[in-house]
Amino acid sequence: MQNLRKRVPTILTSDEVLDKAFRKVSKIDKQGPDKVELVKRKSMARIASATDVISSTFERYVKAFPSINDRGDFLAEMIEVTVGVDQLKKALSNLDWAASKVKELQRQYTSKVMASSSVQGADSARKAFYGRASSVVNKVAPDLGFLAYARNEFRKVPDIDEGLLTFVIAGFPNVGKSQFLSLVSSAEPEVAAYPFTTKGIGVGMHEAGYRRYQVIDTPGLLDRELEDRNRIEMQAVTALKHLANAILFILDPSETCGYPLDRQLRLLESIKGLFPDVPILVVENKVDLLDSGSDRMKMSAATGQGVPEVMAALRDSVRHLEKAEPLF
Ligand SMILES: Nc1nc2c(ncn2[C@@H]2O[C@H](COP(=O)(O)OP(=O)(O)OP(=O)(O)O)[C@@H](O)[C@H]2O)c(=O)[nH]1
Ligand SMILES: [Mg+2]
Repeated sequence: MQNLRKRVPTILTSDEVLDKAFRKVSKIDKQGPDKVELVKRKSMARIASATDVISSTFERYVKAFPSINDRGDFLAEMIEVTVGVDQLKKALSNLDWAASKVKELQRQYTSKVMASSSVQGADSARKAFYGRASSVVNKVAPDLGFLAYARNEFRKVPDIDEGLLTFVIAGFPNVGKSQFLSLVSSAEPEVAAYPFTTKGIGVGMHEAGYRRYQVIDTPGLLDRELEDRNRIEMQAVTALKHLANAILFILDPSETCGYPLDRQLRLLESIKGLFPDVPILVVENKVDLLDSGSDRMKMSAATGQGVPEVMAALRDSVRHLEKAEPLF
C-alpha cells in the first residue's frame, strides 16, 4: 500500500522557496566579450536558475503526495477524513500551475533580456522577472501552508500491513481502548482519564505463537449520526470499514468513562448495522471497578484480568481467515 508517512519531503514556506531560489542565483557569474553581453548572459543564467529551483521544488512536492485518483481505499479515505481530498487536489494543482507559470515567465523575460541592448535594459528585465516570479510563489503561499499541514497529519497515520489479520478496537471515549492495546501489543498509546485522548488511529502488533496480528486503536466514538461525526471520529470509522477482520467493542459498565451504558449500547447497535459482515466481540472493561453480572466477556485493562481470554476469542473469530500453515 502507498505510504502516507514517508514519501513527502518537508514543505518549505513561500519565503523559504524564494530564499532558496534567489540565494543560489546571486552566486552565478558569467564571462562575456563586452559588458552588455556579460550582463545579458548573467541575467539569463540567473533567471534560468531561479526558475529551475522554484519549478523543480513545486514539481517534487506534487509528485511526493500520494496519487488520489483511485478513491475508495483506506488511503484515499484517510486523506479525506484527515485533510480532505478536494482541498489536497486543489493545493497540488495550484503548485502545478505555479511551476508552469514561472517557466512561462522565464521564456518571456529571457526574450526581453536577449532583445535589450544596454546593461540597464538587461538588468531591469531580470529584476522584473524576479518580481513576477516572487508574486507567483507568494500566490501559492496558502497552498504550501496547507500541504505542510497535510504532511504533518499524514505522518500521524501509522503504517498498516495489509497482509496481516487485523483487529480494530472501538467504543465510547475513555472506556479503556488504548489501555487495552498497550497490554496486548508493544505499542505505547497515550492513556488518560479524559475522553478523546486518542486523536488518530494507532497500531500495535500482537503475537501469539508464531502468528502476528495487527491491533488498531481508534479514537472514541459517540452515538451520533455518521454525518455528525468529526474528523477524529471519522478516522475510527475509516479504520473499522477498511481494516477490521474483527472488531473488539469495549463497554464500560462502571460508567467511569463519563457516559451511560445505554448510550454505549446504542453505539454498539449502530456499529453492528454499519458492519454487518464483520465479527464483533463485545467485552465489558473495568471489571475491577464493577462486575455487571451480565453474561458478556469481562476484563480489566488495568489489572490484566480477562485480557488473554479476550485476545484468544478475537483470534478464534478470524481463524477461518488464516492461511494454511506452510508445511516446511
Ligand atoms: N479501573 C480501571 N481503569 C481503567 C481500565 N481501563 C482503562 N482505565 C482507565 O480509564 C481511562 C481511559 O483509558 P484509555 O485507555 O485512555 O481510554 P480510551 O478508550 O483509549 O479513551 P479515548 O482515547 O479518549 O477514546 C484511563 O484513566 C485508564 O487508566 C480498567 O480496566 N480499570
Ligand atoms: Mg485512546
